[in-house]
Amino acid sequence: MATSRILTLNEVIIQKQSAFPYAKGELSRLLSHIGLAAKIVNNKINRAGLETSILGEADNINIQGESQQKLDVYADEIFTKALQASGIVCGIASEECDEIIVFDDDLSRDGNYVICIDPLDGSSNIDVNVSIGTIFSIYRRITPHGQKVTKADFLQPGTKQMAAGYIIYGSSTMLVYTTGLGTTGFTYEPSIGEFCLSHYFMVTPKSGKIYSINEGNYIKFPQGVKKYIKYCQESDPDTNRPYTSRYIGSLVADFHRNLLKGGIYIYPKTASAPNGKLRLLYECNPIAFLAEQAGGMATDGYGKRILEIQPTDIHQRVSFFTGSKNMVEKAEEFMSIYTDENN
Ligand code: P6P
Repeated sequence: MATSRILTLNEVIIQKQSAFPYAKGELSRLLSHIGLAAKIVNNKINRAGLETSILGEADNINIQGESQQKLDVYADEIFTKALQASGIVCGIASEECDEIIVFDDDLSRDGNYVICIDPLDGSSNIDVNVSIGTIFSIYRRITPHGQKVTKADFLQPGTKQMAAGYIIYGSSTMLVYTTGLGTTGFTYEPSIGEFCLSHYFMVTPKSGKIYSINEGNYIKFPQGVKKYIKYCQESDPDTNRPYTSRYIGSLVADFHRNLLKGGIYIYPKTASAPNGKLRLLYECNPIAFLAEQAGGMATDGYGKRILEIQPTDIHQRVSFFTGSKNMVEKAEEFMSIYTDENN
């Protein structure tokens, strides 16, 4: 029986890197360091139930006003150290840090890349064993070498991303990334300690049966969202409705499921979150890049392509509609018809 050889993350990156501008092995090294950090964090998450000292809240509130979990802080430290050790990253914008982190050591000062990262997204799920994730976005620096990077290096629109990806720490741990040549998935094989190619070219269905939104916020939603939810719940065999509601409060897990099966994830503006909840730089832009590379779509619900939003702050929030193209377009249709002004 023919056996297909296992291809590791490094092998696939090297195979593909010839198509990646500025390659010269830089992307390989960068993604390899991200993969190493992911293995270390994965091990800690998997043992969290045994090492209860790593569970629970750190005694700190982050800039988001959210209580940091101990694993949040741990993941942030691991990824920061791994990226600094790569020698090609000169700065980081992290969900866990108020300001950008500038690497000013000899190894990293002249690195060509900056990273926006959510080291551990969905942390409210950590202690209840629900899938969580790391989300990252890679940009080329714009500040000339010899000068320290500034916020301007991070406030680039999503269309300028060189690469983006996530790690989902779930029933199996996967790393999914894109460099603009399609969305590719790797599954972690603990017995050999490698991320192995499992989804060479991920394509999300144009339509699906899943809608993902926190309906507990229903009364605060814009009219267009309320009308779209009711549309999803109506019965219509021609359009495969009623849809199924699936929402576990972990963006990477909800997005990953919908990417594979078809579906839409919505986190809209609400009365209490007038700019939405999700952060543009290290949640929406990388997920939007992956969605589009898989044939999906990502907008703010008001006709604006996420990747074309010009960031103004590293922790800026936006409303977020992403997933199967036909479903995002239908939701956008409701948002354009039922504006809050005329309903
Ligand atoms: P809510 C986690 O904090 C997160 O940023 C996403 O991972 C998740 O989809 C969303 O917030 C959950 O927010 O308000 O529904 O609990």
